[in-house]
Amino acid sequence: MEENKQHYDASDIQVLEGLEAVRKRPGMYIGSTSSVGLHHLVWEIVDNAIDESLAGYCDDIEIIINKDNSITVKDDGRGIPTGVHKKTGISTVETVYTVLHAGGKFGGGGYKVSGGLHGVGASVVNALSSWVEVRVYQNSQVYFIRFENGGHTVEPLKVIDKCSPDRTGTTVTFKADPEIFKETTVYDYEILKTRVRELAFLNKGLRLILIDDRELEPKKEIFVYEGGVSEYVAFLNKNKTVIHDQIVHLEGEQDGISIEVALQYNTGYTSNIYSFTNNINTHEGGTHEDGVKRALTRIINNYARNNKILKDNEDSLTGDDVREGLTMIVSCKHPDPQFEGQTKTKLGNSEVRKIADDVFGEGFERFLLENPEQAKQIIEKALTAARARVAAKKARELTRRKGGLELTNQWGKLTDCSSKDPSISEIFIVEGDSAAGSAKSGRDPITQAILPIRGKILNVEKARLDKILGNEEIRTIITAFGTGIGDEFDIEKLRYDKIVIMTDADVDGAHIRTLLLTLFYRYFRPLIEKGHVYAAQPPLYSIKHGKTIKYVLDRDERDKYLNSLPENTKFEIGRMKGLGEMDPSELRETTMGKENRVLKQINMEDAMSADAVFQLLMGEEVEPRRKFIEDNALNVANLDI
Ligand code: 1YM
Repeated sequence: MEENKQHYDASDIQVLEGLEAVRKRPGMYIGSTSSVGLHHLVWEIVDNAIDESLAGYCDDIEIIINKDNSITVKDDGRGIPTGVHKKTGISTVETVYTVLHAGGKFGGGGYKVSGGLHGVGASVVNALSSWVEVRVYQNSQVYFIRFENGGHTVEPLKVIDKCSPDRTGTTVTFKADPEIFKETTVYDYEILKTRVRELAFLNKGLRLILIDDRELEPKKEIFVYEGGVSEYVAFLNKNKTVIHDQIVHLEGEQDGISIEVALQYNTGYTSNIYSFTNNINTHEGGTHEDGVKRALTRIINNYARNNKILKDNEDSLTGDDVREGLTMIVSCKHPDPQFEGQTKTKLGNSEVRKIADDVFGEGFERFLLENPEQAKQIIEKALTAARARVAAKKARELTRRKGGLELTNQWGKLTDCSSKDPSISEIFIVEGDSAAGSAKSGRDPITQAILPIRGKILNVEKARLDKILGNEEIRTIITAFGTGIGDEFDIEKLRYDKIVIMTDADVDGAHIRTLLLTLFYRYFRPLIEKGHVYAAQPPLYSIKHGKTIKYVLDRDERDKYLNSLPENTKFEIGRMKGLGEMDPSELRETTMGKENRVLKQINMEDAMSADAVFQLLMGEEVEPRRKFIEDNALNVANLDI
């Protein structure tokens, strides 16, 4: 254990410089200092506990949101090593929490497959915290160390208590530094819960416990899934009608790379495929997903031909055909994953493609052979999809001939901007005619286009592409975007840099926003992935004092602003009306003009949760919908998408 040092030496200074670098550029280490970054801190610590469970030493992980919004993470693993670290001359725990180091080889021994780079996150969390306490249970003793103020060791490692010999593990408590996380240091239970549940699905048998101690009556939920990703598929298909009972579950390992797949088809028309590598959601897919998809198409076609379901003279089923109505999880564990793509969420390792293909292909072929009834259901579904695809193509050709998908001069209701430069052009999709009227007068006609939509657009959950293309509002949207849809989609042809959804802050507005996000999520996903989609945020209040009018988004901001005014300031608070009642200058001033407006960029998580709410509300199962509406009848107006 470390002796109490009296002086700073060269290595101390190096350590502090390292942590100081993290504090100077937190975004480089945790992405952002918004609420997203705040929650990221939790995962950095939890990842170390998950590594310990993957190494086979830990069964239980507990995550507690404490009353003061500090976070405690406990595991029952071996405990972070407490002995003196050879290189640094201080205890290994202190080293892990103070030295910014390259991942993997640090602790020595075996690769680690969780999201974080083994132990690397701990020092980053320390750097961005007001204080951190670590307790290690090891050798019948309780070790304790405390850091303050962005990683300064204030109480070096010492033994503070005895414990029973079979008690081992690590307990970490940290408080995010409000100087860094200026927006908020308050944790959102639902965000933590969603990820904790996902981690439980992805690591079968691991018990994850989430506790919210901020409530008068503390909330506690336990997540443990012996079925792992199979249970994930069951969860995703919960509100759907499935076409075969058994969830297909396959796993295998080659060269230290493991692949686990679970799938089940439902009667819906879209595919829900989620892939992960080392517990990280690979939104952009990659070689693990490619390999499995390739094998799926091949095996289904082979089976259909061998059994004469598909005749020699008939075309093969396409990838889209065999994925219609498919819910699938692909989980890869890799010792050295390479992440690529726009958002670094695409697995690039080329060797994984064949391994995924082999592992899944063999297992899936066996499944079809051993379960002819279920095989028949699956093939029938794909055949129907193929027929619909041919029909959709005809419908599209027909629409095109009628000019519906091409730019024409007399196109419907779009008021276009005069600029033809996509990089400065924006399109506002506006709910209702009166709001659209104000928007047209209040816009910047050079760069801002207005597309009014009326009422509810089509429910894309219940329709195939051919029907979707038959819907007038959707056709107008596709035409305006310029990108085409389905296999013709081409983001290079996008005519606007920003697509802004502008709806009222009420139930109808939320409904339309959900519909649009679902449409984009399902048929224009790259628009979201590349950050082109935004939600306008009309203000709720105006505050008038002297000659100043300040518009604010919500109550919190209103109160913050009022508190910032000098005492005795006379002010008047107005509650803003709906979009339709604002006059053009108000609308420009508050919501559309580039100077003052606040746009919320929609990310994949937003779109995914909109999609989930949407499936629940619009899917075929009536019972869960009834329950959701009952449960949410009171706060549906605040439906947070
Ligand atoms: C609540 C957070 O950090 N648990 C944890 C971390 C480690 C170990 C066990 C561990 C790893 C190894 C050997 C090893 C870490 N150790 C290191 C390092 N929970 C939490 N539990 N013995 C114990 O990897 O060889 C970094 S993290 F580097 F010191 F080994």
